[in-house]
Amino acid sequence: MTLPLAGTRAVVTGASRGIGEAVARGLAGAGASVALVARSREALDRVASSLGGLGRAVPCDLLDASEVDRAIDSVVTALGGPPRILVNNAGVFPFAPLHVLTADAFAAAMTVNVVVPFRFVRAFLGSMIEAKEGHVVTIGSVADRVAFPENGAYAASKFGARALHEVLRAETRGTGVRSTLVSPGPVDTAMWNEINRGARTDLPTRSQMLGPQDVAGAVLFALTQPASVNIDELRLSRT
Ligand code: NJP
Repeated sequence: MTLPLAGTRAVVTGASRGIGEAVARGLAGAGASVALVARSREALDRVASSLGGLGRAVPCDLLDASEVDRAIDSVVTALGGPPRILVNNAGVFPFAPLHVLTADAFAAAMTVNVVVPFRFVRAFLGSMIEAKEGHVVTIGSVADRVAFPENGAYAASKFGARALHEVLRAETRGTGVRSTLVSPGPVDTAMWNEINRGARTDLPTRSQMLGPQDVAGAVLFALTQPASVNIDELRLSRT
């Protein structure tokens, strides 16, 4: 039986752990070759080497613009051509009230969560349009539509990432290139490790969260639809 994404070149940012790792595993399981982008070289090598020869580690600090440029070139080299699937997943979640949040943390969230996705889209969209095929998946959030306290940087960046997805969808309609926003509620990943819950009693416990594989399942669902079907947006929350 032919796997649904056999022979397809894919890149996943933030693939060293969590949702990105689960998406990379799903892509390789569907037959795609996958370039894995994140900072932690060791974790990337571990994930890449477990993908049955389909994984390629591309270490990069996405906060460094020159490293991003180099990583974009390395992705093409590692895959043997430009990716036809781009999963913009890397993200940071600075959690603080506005009067405590630092300007540096705000700027870093805007860079990783919205500027870097734009840079990857900009790098690879042209060749997708030329080939009349390709799929850009944006990992959004419940916070790309809903404002929560202590989410100033996160919401600003995720609302922006959703806007970027919507413009991408508008610009590529009819070209053969597809785009999907996958927006989960809380997911049990390392993203919550540093969160100071303080007096907040409204935050979910780990057992009340989705798992990374749940989000990966939604991404794979969108990616494996017939070429004539675009899943514009999927919103996931715990049952
Ligand atoms: O987070 P985590 P998730 N340069 O922290 C990478 C969204 N989401 O899997 O560099 C390069 O386990 C980091 O790699 P490393 C969320 O907004 C989540 O939960 O090695 N890479 C790691 O691979 C995000 O868009 C929840 O540290 C950088 C990855 O990003 C996506 O899901 C809820 C980097 C982060 O892995 C994946 O998050 C929701 C940099 N400078 C949306 N900085 C949730 N977990 O509750 C970070 O609604 N990375």
